Amino acid sequence: MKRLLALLATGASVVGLTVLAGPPAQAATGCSAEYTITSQWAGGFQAGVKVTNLGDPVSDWTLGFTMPDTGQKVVQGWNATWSQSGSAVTATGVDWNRTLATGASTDLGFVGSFTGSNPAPTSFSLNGVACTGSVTDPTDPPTDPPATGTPADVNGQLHVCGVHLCNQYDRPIQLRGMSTHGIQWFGSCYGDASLDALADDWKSDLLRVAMYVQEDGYETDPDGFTRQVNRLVDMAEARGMYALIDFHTLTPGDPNYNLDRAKTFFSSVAARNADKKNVIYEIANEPNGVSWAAVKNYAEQVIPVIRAADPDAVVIVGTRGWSSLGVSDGSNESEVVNNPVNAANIMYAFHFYAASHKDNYRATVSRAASQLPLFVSEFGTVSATGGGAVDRASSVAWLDLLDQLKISYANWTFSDADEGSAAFKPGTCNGSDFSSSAVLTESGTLLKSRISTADNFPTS
Ligand code: IDC
Repeated sequence: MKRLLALLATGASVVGLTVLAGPPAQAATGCSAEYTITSQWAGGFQAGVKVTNLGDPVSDWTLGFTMPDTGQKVVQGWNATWSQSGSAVTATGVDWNRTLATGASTDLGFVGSFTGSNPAPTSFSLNGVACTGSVTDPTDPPTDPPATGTPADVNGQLHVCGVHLCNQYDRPIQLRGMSTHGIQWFGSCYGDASLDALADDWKSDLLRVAMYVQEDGYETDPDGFTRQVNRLVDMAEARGMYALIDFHTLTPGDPNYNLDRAKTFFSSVAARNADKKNVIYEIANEPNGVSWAAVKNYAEQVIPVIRAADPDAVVIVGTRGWSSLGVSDGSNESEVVNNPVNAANIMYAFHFYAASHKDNYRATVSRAASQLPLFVSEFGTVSATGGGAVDRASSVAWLDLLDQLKISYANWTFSDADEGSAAFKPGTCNGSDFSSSAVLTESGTLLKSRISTADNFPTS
């Protein structure tokens, strides 16, 4: 600890460092605040603050702290209402975390900018009381008792609450999982053994079912592909995973080209799966070469078809520029913020490929996340071609950001395609081993290590 504090004092950039505010090992007095820089880049950084109430229960709280360097600014925060005046920063609890029992914690975070050095903030206080308490172990589990049961059992029917995906207890959750490759090509990757591995070894919360419409997909055999999707929904359900039904439009990029097919497909799968709690609908994978107005028009025709059959399911709407919120077409999230889809209980898709889409895309997500419910229904660790090398640094920066913002994600792909984005080595799906480390690619190894960590879904 001494060495770390010395580094801080010199203003060195330290990433992944956790500092306990206040003298360590003091008697608990009122609160503790644990500050962690989770990633840092030129002029910017992302930080988390874990606040633990060590005093009497509070039903409303404001956290205060001081930025030591004049250039340090909070740009965008989450899980609290943030403001800054000079060097003084405040974060006030929001609906779902404003009550903190004795011993309870809440995790806040923000993206910040800095000009000189980026030392850890000082003088943390909770409702004006200095946070001089120390938590005994910064890796203490959250105060909710660990939930038992599968992700779908614990969380039940999902809904959108504010900008978050919420569970049956009306608490924000993040689902972490994998996307199939095109089911017209990789059917052998989705049998009992591979899905057991996904649920049991990967502890995946989610299986995205990528049903291409073109490229020998749905349009060639609507009934057959509908049956395949329903079979995978059932297999996910049997293993306690959510199933994301992806109408994988890609080429042509205007989803209206497939409007009639979408209505036929979704009226069928929504009626068939209406009573299930594990189904989420994604109505257009990646609109491209088309305006947001055209995508919105498509969404406003398809969503009522789903609602008529399955009124309570969450629906994900693709966005312009290959679901980049318009960024890949030179636009940004404001086109959606200013002209949202006229429907409730929906989220917007954001897709990225870590080797191609970096800081400006991350900045967009950081900004947009406080205004729009976002779901990363597809992303890759490699380039946007689906191939090339894993960009580990960018992938980790993305995953840290999504974790902090509680944005759900599905990784492309749970398959043995001969391309860098695939999780399994070529040939794996012809065999029966989906569990050993020998069958994983670099991308698969990274994703398995991220997805299989404990979820800690809130249960009250
Ligand atoms: C890619 C597959 C590749 C296939 C190609 C065309 O990895 O094997 O030949 O599609 O069907 C997306 C798309 C997704 C792409 C992926 C990688 O949603 O279908 O898969 N990608 O290019 N958007 C950005 C990247």
